[in-house]
Parts: sequence; structure tokens; C-alpha cells
Amino acid sequence: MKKDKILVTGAGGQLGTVLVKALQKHKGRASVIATDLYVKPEKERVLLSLDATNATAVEKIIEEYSITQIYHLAAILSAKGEEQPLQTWDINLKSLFTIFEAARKYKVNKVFFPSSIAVFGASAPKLNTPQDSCLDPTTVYGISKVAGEQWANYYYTKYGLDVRSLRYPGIIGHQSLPGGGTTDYAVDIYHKAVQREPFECYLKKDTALPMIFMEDAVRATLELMEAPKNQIKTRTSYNLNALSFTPEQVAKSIQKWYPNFKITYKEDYRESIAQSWPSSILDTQAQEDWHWEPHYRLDDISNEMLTELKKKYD
Ligand code: AKB
Repeated sequence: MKKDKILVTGAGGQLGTVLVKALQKHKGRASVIATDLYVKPEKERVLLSLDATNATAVEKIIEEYSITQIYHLAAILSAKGEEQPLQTWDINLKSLFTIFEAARKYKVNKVFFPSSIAVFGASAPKLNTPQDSCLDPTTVYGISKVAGEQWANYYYTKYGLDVRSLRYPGIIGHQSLPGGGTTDYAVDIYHKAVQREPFECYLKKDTALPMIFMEDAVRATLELMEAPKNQIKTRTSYNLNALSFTPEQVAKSIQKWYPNFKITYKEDYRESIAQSWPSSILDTQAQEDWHWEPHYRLDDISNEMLTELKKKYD
């Protein structure tokens, strides 16, 4: 069988940074072509510059490296997206079409497209939101993800393109910084704690959101992509559950290691985005179809985050 050659877009982002390393470990360093729009010179990792909205550039890379799989992570997230709605729509959808079209044209075997809990809105149940709830998002990011899910299903049904997708909760990791998301506070709070600084939270203390630890998020992605094709029954995007918590709960967890840690609350526009999202989600289909199971609970995450970030700041 031909060896996989994997293209990753948005490889310099929060998830991309860690996913690329995991892919390199599983598939071999030379098998992963990591790309991003802006490339900082780095010793350790080779990141190629690629504008994922540029069809010619994308096709050139697919051809040049004989790409067999694509992880298309490049996108503008929820909070940043609200600052420039039209540009966000344009970038998120244009890059998606470029990738799907190029994948179809060059007969790429599999494509991964990240969706989000941001696809849900007011009409979905707030607690234990099921897979097939009504999708009426309030953010342009959420709208772009709903459209992306439908296009994923379209490319699968019409062209047989094997697109697979997860609705990620907020991702918490120490390896990289998130940017432009509503759930970013759950990473920033740990950075403040290890620097022994107080944290001002832009969400209310009791606003619960679904979250996932980076290791679980990366494992879920790889497990979904490795699952046999006939097990993938959801061709829009799978709900992915790990845990849910409020800012107050994460602060209390941090105080088990840093008893003097202080949190204050000053809500901004991100609170209303968070209010429009589920507090918790159900992922029965992911469990049934490809046996998804999260490993990290809140105190496990706090332990890992605080230990690893302390090494970075010390
Ligand atoms: C965001 O907050 O925009 C993202 C997401 C939940 O998709 N982290």
C-alpha cells in the first residue's frame, strides 16, 4: 500500500502545532507537510507558507508532494470572527472549497475538517445537546462551520470524497496558545496561575462550556481518521464530548495547587457567544461508531497544565 503523505493547513495554530507532532510520530517526519499562512523561522519544525484560499498554491503542493490525506485546520475562530464577519466567512469558506475541490480533483484519500460546538444556537437543548439538534448559530464562525459540515456531506455523497469531521469543544493545552476563540480563557487562566498573577475572566463565573484536553482532542482526531470507512456513519460532523466546567470550577481546581490564586469576572461580548452554545454535549454516535472515550477530567487537566507550564515559566 502507498505510504500516506499528509498536508496540514493551519499547522501553526493551537491544535495544528500539537497534531503535526503526533502525525509525525505516527506516520514519520517526512510524511507530514505542515503549512500555515504566516511562517516564523523555526529550528525544530519545518513549516511551509501556504494560503489555503489560493487554489493554485494548494494544488501545487498536493501535486508536488503526492498528498494522500489533508487536515484542513486553517480558520478564523468565534470571537475574532465577530470583529470581521464578512472576511471570516470569506476565509473560512473559500479555504474549505479550495481544499475540497483540490482533494476531489487529485483523488486525495481522506480529508479532515474541524467543526465546533459553535454550530449550535438557541434552538438546541443547552444540556446534553444531542448530535442531531437544530443548528442555528449566532456567530459567523458557527454559520461557517454549519455550512462546512453540509459541504463535507455533499462532497462525500456526490463525489465519494472521504471527509471526516469533529465538533470540537474548547481545547485546553500547554504546548500552544489559542487565538480568537471564546473558550480561550480556559488556557489563559493556567498561564496566569503559574505566573502567580490574578486572572480577569470575560465570562460569568457560572457559564459552563464543553471542553477537552489537547491529548484527548489529538487522539480523537487520529482515531476518527484511522477508523475503517464503513464505521463512519456521520458525514456532517461528530459531536465530541470530554467534560464541561465553569470558570469558577476551573479556578477552584487550580486552587488545589495554587491556594492563593485569584479570579475576578468582567464579562464582555464573548459571554453572549458562550451563552448561545451548549453547556454540555452528548456524543453517543462517536462512542458507537468509532468507540470514542475521553481520558482527562478537570483535575487531571489542571495537574498537567500547571506542571508543564511551570517548567516553561521557571
Ligand atoms: C472557539 O472558542 O471559537 C473555539 C471553538 C469552541 O470552536 N475554541
